[in-house]
Amino acid sequence: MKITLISPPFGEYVKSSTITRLTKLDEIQKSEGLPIAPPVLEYLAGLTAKVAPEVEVELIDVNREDFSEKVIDSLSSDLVGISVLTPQAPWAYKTACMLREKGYKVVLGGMHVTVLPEEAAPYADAVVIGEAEGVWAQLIADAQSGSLKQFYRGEKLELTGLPKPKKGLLKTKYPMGSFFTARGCPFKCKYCSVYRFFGNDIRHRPIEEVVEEVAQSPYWMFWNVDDNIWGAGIDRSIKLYIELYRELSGMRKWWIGSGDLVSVQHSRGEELLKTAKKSGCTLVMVGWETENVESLKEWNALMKQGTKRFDAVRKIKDNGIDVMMFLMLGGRKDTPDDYKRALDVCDKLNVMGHPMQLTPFPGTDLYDEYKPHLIDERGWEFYNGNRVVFEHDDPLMSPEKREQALFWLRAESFTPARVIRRILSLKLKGFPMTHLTSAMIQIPMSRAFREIKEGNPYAA
Ligand code: B12
Repeated sequence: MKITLISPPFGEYVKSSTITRLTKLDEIQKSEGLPIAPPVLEYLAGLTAKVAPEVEVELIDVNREDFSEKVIDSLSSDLVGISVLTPQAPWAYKTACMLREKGYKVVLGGMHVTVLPEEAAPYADAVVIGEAEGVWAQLIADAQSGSLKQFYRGEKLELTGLPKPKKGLLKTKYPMGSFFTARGCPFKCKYCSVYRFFGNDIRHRPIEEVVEEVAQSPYWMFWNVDDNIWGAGIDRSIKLYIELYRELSGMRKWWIGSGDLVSVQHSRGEELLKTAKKSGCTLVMVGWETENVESLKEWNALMKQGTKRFDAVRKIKDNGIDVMMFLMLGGRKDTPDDYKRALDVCDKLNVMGHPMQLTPFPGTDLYDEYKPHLIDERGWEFYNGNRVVFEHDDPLMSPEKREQALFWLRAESFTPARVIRRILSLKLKGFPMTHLTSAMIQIPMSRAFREIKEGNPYAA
């Protein structure tokens, strides 16, 4: 038996837009693809090797590889699996139809179809709801015997003895590897899909299994794709970092990931940062979200920030770790001033800002709240963090203006002068890897965003 697993493209098919600069960004995102191999592909290949070692697996990252009709015709697979995030859903459904017309069996899985299995079902032979570990063996057996069921419900199992991602199956090279150490999140930020999908309780992978996986991986730079690199508990995180350091110190391996700010304000915060740095952490992406306190309250996002978030960012930098602040803009309580305020706060802290449109993903509390205001003609492909998908009561905050303001902010955040200033502000403690990571991220972003540079619609 042969299974083909597919990660759909980003930034495809936004064709209805009259605003060409947005299509331009989509093109840039698509052509650059990802710095990491889509983690789910190599992971599901590893899971297949564990539960059905006789099955041949092929992986296709459509951001990087040709997936024309000619390729589809030559697949010769008994089952094609597609992983679906919300903005990828239209491509996934369209492709699933095409594959089934050609006689392939198709299974859809991932965050989007877990939330909307009934929407996905007509396009597939089977839909996996939730995590794959508990159902993948049965699904493969059913596919082999020609008795696939419409839905498979994956339980939230313990994360012990998970398979290692299978390397060597993707056709292109990626600069970074990835690993995850836990699932679940204790916070309930309204816009986030994670606590609904993986649960509020955190499940940890055994530390020794994580360390062994990273040690054996051929990569020297990794993305820790945990939702929160230290949100799974301070004591456990410190222990993990110490073990990573012990095992990897001779191997020269480094990593980046997303983390909250409240953990850094814990009484062991300084120790947390020191051990994280020692274990190879060079950059933390933090969800600063906004300077607008009303919005932070609306989104229930205050808890993960703690009371001293400015100090927390400075503390991370003082420990030789760089910071990128994720910013969410354009919410219904946001104002035109918030765009400039977002830039100012990044300048004040001398950190990168990565602004996104606030997006109410299906299955989140924010989706229920914003539902009456959604723009009907904007399908799931618009839910990619670049586009506006809901109306705002303030006429100054029209979809066009909010999109323009976001693109102004992206380009302005990465002017060459800012990039240089930020790299020079990094502490010597982090030299050279923190500086190198920062340059590797900032220079391509600066180049890409310059191409879509816009005027600020809210300039005085
Ligand atoms: C790494 C990551 C990325 C990477 C790589 C994504 C990729 N497709 O490979 C990058 C940076 C590119 C990325 C981009 C985006 N991401 Co992202 N990302 C993540 C992150 C941090 C980890 C995902 C991961 O790889 N986990 C490890 C793998 C092994 O697990 P997994 O993917 O969850 O897969 C398991 C199950 O879901 C299931 N499964 C998944 N697919 C399939 C397929 C089949 C066939 C089967 C059987 C099972 C199955 O089985 C797996 C094992 O149990 C998650 C947060 C999180 N904690 O999940 C957000 C997350 C997935 N991203 C999210 C979002 C929103 C985005 C963006 C839209 C950006 C944005 N606006 O914020 C873009 C998409 C860009 C675009 N234009 O399409 C949301 C998804 C919301 C949604 N409803 O889709 C998440 C959950 C973040 C969040 N807090 O809300 N992302």
